[in-house]
Amino acid sequence: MLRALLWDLDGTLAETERDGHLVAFNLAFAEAGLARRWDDARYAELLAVSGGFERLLHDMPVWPDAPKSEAERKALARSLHLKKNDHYARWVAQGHIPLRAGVAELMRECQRRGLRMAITTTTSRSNVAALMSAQLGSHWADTFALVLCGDDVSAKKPDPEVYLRALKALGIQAHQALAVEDSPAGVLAARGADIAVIVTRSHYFAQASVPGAMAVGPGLHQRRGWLPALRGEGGVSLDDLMAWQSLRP
Ligand code: XBP
Ligand code: MG
Repeated sequence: MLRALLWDLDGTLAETERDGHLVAFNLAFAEAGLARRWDDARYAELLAVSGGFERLLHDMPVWPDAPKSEAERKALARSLHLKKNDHYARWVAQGHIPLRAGVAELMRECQRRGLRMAITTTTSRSNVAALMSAQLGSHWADTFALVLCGDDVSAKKPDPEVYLRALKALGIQAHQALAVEDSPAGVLAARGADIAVIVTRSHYFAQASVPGAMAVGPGLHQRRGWLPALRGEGGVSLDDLMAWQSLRP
């Protein structure tokens, strides 16, 4: 029986990467006087690295103006990451990045039917608060039984830590949860915790291979395009999620 729905954030609750994080990273580079700029294609590659800080550090060896020592690189990555998150928070706080279609409707159905929800994301806590307060209002945290972020784990997705911590904090077992994700790393993390997962395709992972997902579809707002197929009209419902979750091996 399903006892909790675990939401990924970036790409799943909202399309935050291209119009949010990527723009903010480039603003942070400019603000720091660095020549580096990431375009859409490079950012798509870099998303294989979870975590903005880790992504910066991973890319630095190819920057001509990056410091040489590991300690200086970490310090630069930390300062760029803070700058990036400031730009990102300012942008999303103005409401520029909405929740993906169908997300709010499914959240309301979960609330109506008493299903607990959690956010299980790799992004920083400040980014979660900025987006969710803009989209759900100042009491946004009441919607969720639990919010776990990149700040709360020692290893980010695809490591299952965030999901294992969520199960523990919610006091449930893996077969009682369902995760909603958009990325291969997210699917690996959920599966690594033995949690059933469905995938709503996002901009950067539209074609990515996501083995192990119970269902894959274009978004929660439509029944067309899902595999396994859904009949009828309207959005994906909690009954659909329960049916998919019960297919779990
Ligand atoms: C996606 C990520 C994050 C964001 C940037 O997380 O990998 O790193 O790209 O956020 P998820 P930070 O899909 O699990 O929500 O810069 O705060 O890491
Ligand atoms: Mg994601």
